Amino acid sequence: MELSFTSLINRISESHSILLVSHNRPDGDAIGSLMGLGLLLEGTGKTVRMVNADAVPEGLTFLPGSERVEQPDTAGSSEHDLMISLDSAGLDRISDSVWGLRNGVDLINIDHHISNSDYGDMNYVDSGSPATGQIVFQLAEKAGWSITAEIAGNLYGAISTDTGSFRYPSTSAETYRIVTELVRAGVNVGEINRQLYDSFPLRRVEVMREMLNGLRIEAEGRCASVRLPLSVTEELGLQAGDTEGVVDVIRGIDSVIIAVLFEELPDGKIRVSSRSKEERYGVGDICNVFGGGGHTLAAGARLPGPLGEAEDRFLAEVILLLGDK
Ligand SMILES: [Mn+2]
Repeated sequence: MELSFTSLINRISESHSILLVSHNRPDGDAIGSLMGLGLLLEGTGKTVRMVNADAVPEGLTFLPGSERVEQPDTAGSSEHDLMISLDSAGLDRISDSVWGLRNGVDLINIDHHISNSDYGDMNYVDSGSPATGQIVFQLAEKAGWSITAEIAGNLYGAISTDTGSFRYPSTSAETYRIVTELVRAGVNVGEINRQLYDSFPLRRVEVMREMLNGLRIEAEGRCASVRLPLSVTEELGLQAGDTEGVVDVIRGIDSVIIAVLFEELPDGKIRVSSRSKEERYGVGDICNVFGGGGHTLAAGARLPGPLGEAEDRFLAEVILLLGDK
């Protein structure tokens, strides 16, 4: 059932203690919307726990309240009477160890992925929204919850990262209106953008150097891809988020429409992250072919290894698409 904000607010107001979760390997939107909503609900007097299977990535620990995000093994037992998942398209985007905390309570699913499977008891999925953080802001505004500078910082981080710093086409007038409100609520734009974009570890440039050495150009320059073998991940001691940015660099090549990153994982599977510049060459459908999903212009999938075979299989679909239209 598609919910209105009003029914969502009514359901939340009936609960006292709320467990909030977001997807594994969290990005800025997963962390910012989790903490933004968590702090908002706390401000209304709810008892709140914020849980993610993985630790907050190093580059996002500056977000106010990030120390509040717990991992399920330390989360212990909860007395919550409601669970809310954020920015998570399907049940499989959240670890079983996190679902294990649910204890049979109702689940509200708040997300902006078009591939969302409506797995909650209540689902608020707005695939036109550029970030879950934007939906959280609209919810807070409708409910009249007060937005502190700390909350504003988290929501700004969520929206800024998922819109590529307000560059992707999903960035709307509503997005800029919301950001105006967030700045009014106390976000220091210079400071937060420096923390978000100009404070990364050297490893991120080292891995970029490695990956750009393996740059592969296909489809007459319209597809660019890079690969990350597990050996490089181990050698450089990479952490979550370190490879972010590489896809943006190759996506920025003038002739490129689709950019792809292939990452070999410890379990031998290959994680594929893909980006497109044009709606008619959407990567969401390609990722669906391989059991993944996401948005039209940004989507992901996991393929069986080895790395070279996964690259060939995925790129064959990309080349087919680019040749088609
Ligand atoms: Mn998101």
